[in-house]
Amino acid sequence: MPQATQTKRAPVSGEFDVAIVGAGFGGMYMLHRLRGLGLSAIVFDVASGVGGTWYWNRYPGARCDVESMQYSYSFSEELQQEWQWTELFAAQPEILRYANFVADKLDLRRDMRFETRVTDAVFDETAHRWTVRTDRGDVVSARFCVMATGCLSAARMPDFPGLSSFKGKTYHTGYWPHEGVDFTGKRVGVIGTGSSAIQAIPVIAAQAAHVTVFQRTPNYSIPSRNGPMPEVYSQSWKGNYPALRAEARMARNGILANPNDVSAIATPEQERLAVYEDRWASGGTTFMAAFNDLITNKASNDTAAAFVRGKIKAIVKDPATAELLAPTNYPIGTKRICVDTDYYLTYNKPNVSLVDVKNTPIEAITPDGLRVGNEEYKFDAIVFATGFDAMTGALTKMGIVGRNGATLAAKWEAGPRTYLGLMTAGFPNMFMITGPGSPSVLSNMIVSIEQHVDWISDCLSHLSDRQIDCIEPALSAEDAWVRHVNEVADTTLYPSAASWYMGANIPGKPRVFMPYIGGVGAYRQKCDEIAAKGYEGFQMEGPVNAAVAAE
Ligand code: NA7
Repeated sequence: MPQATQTKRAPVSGEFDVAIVGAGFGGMYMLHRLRGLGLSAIVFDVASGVGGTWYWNRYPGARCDVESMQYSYSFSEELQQEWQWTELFAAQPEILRYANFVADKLDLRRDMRFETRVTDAVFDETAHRWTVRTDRGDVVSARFCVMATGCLSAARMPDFPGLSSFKGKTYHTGYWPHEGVDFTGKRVGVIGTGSSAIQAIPVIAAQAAHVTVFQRTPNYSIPSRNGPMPEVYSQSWKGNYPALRAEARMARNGILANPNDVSAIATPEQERLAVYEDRWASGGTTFMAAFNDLITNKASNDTAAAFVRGKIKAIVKDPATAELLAPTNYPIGTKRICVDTDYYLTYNKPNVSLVDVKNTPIEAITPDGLRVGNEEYKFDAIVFATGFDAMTGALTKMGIVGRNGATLAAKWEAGPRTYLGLMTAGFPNMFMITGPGSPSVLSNMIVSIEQHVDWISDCLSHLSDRQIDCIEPALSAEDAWVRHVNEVADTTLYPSAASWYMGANIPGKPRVFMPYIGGVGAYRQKCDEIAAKGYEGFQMEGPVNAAVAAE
């Protein structure tokens, strides 16, 4: 868990229009929009600065898998013209610098309180207000709460026996030390082979004496083809941002991926392979846009999966290692596809080895390393690249209490239930940014964040214009949305993989496909239609004070 520095400050108290939890890209833009509406707001964050995900995930090689030119705010022409990205895919330090640049430009920090964890948020049904408390003694009353808590912010440390007995250093990729880690000459164990591990392993292997990777499930990874940002490419975006951003907002994943609207299986083999070769050569997650049925048709998906397996086997020299690295038991793309720089090549290095822990799991951490079956591996450091309690973890861990004293954790015990991923019945005036039931992690997060923040801002204006002080989804609308989210997911291959999208990485977490896979553009239209119909499916109540005054 993160250790806060606890800079001294007086506790915050009093009334605000809105309390925002989280100072990542969601919380930052929300604060900016609220100021524009003339509303008072306070932001709390555990970190000591802005940036959210990009504040915490400082592991070596951490990098965005969305192109830099597409991974930035679009709401301000000044911001998007002024900022210069140096690489095609920006690394964590640069994205964090960008977040700080935006915070400076918009003077956001004066309404933010850092090194502060919100411990609970309780709704007062009489006053229609939230009371938000923190671990620094802050107690604020807010008409609305916006949970900008991030989808991958609750890091998950598996409960291995003996964890505290290890004599060396342990690290989680999601809570990396700010001062960095020097692995020179060290024997390092890495647990996990998700996106974080796939980015970190080549960089750690370049330093360490030896790296042993413990793999439970291999991932499909596509080369990023990252490099310095060509000025002409940057200019091609900057000169055409309004049109390109508009296109991205309506694109399936909020990314311009040059989708090929043709079925893979209906394409003759030689032609199909040429398309995959092209996508592999250009790199990145847009590999999945090579054909239009890769996530819906198993036979089509098999062709893409076989192509990537072929690439892995061509790159990795040791056949046994290559075999282990080639995924076979889930469709490509149904666990988040990874993007790498030299990941598979790294296994050709003499100081890197791979251990399969699928059938013989890691049994225990020992004082000197860890044990798998009868074998003990000795390490100076262990890196846990073991992921997150995704999408719901940050919310259910907070003490959120809605109507009738019901907790959010209890309501979501069998899986998250929301209307549009924006609100949940029984928790009035509480909005979520990129919550479960919205495209969220299946999209370019900044596109989805902006859409949610804009929608919430418009909703608050609507309420204020009509002097309404309480909004909440009708249970029937929420039930219908949850059904729709599931129906759409079931038209795809996604539910067939044991992924974190399904909650499958957390023991005991219900298996529910959490994000909305209907597409960013279609989802935006739906949200806009609902707003245009006077917030169809939402229930609203007039001001408490007016009711009291009328008595
Ligand atoms: P992920 O993608 O959830 O990866 C976590 C990895 O850790 C994954 O390979 C897991 O295997 C592995 N894991 C978890 N627990 C264990 C145990 N007990 N033993 C062995 N291996 C384990 O997290 P990341 O941080 O890499 O990426 C998260 C997202 O961040 C990513 O998708 C991008 O959107 C950015 P499993 O697959 O569960 O078998």
